[in-house]
Amino acid sequence: MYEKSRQLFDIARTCIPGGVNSPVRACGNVDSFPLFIDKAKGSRLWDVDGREYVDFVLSWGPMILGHADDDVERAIMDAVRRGTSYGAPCPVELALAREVVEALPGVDMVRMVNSGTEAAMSALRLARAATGRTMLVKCIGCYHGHADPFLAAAGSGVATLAIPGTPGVPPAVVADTLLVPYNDLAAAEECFDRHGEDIACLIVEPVAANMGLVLPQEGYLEGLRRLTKANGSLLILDEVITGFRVAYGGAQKRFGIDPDLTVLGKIIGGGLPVGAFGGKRRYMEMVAPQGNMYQAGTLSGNPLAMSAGLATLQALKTKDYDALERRTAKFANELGNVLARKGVAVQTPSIASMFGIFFCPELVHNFAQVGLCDQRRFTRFYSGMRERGVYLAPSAFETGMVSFAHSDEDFERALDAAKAVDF
Ligand code: KE4
Repeated sequence: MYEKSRQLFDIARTCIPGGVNSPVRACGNVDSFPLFIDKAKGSRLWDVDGREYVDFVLSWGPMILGHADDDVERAIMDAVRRGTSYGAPCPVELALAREVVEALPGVDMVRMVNSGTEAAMSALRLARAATGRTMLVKCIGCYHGHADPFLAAAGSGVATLAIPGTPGVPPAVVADTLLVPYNDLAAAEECFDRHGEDIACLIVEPVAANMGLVLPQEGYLEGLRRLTKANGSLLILDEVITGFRVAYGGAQKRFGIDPDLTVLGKIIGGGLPVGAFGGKRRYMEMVAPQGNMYQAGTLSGNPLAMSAGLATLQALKTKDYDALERRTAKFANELGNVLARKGVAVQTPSIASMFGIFFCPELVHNFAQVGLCDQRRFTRFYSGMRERGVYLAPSAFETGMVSFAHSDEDFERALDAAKAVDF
């Protein structure tokens, strides 16, 4: 089993660090190795050994329509015949920008970039330019990409690999990064009491999805909004995952939070490399060349990625998000029941088309509590599910994703696999 993947991985490790182009894919933390994927369509993946899987990773979020969606594919093919990048404005980047601005209540203007990391680092620079302050507040376990200032107590791959500290990042850089537990408003208040006048911004995942799936507790996001406003700091919502997933208008629409800046990625690229940062006009007008806060990118707004993103959003406008939320919740609850019937302490929270799997007796609300979950059990569960054709994120610090292409048969296959797995 997995022979070709093993062979390719052995070769990959000779010329790519860890054999992968992004650490969390390596599967080392779940005592395994990555599958090399041959193709994908809808809710399914096929590895290079010809084995088929129900995919609950969806490229870590972008593929909310399902893989190789016909409309998105057509848009890409039409675009590619007209050239892939001009280094000049083109109509489709304007069309995508207008779609984003229309969808997100907190976004008056938006700048396209090429990844969520680039978007978050640019939003931070803008917050610092707008306030003249340097300090950043982030939540322990939240992940905002790999730019230096965010690599303090980060989630996702940093947590997965238990990377101590932030090798290669000068202490002076993270000295301006203040850390507070997620869902702990008192800790945030104390942080602002001590540093408020020096804090440029607080950045937060409105739904934490890089420490497993941790939902915001009642009043938490509203409290952060009040706190940042009271201190003249900007609130940045990192909607790289939640944008166009927890609602078409993102978490800011779903929870009624009015951020100063918003960070986007994943879904708005439809599977091609796109990130974006946007927000209130008074701040975005500071971005070069309109203002003098410099930010740039050779491939930003390229017609191919913009076409994939626009086709994705146009398709999403026609989709029933409530129905997908109900289907995801039903699946998550049934998965939890199947596992609990095995006498296992497990929590399977969900929101919109996202679900979490925590092997612990109580629902978790922050990163410290996630650390108390049974990671060894997760490792055995992950491998058993993969052997039975169910492709989960290879980390307890990630989140399960469901697409509009997932069928009842997909959910049944996953539940049958969970019933059969010994872990
Ligand atoms: P990218 O630079 O990977 O496009 O986006 C960084 C980022 C920013 N903000 C949030 C909330 C994110 O979740 C991410 C990236 N997500 C991870 C997985 N949860 C990407 C997977 C990977 O690193 O390979």
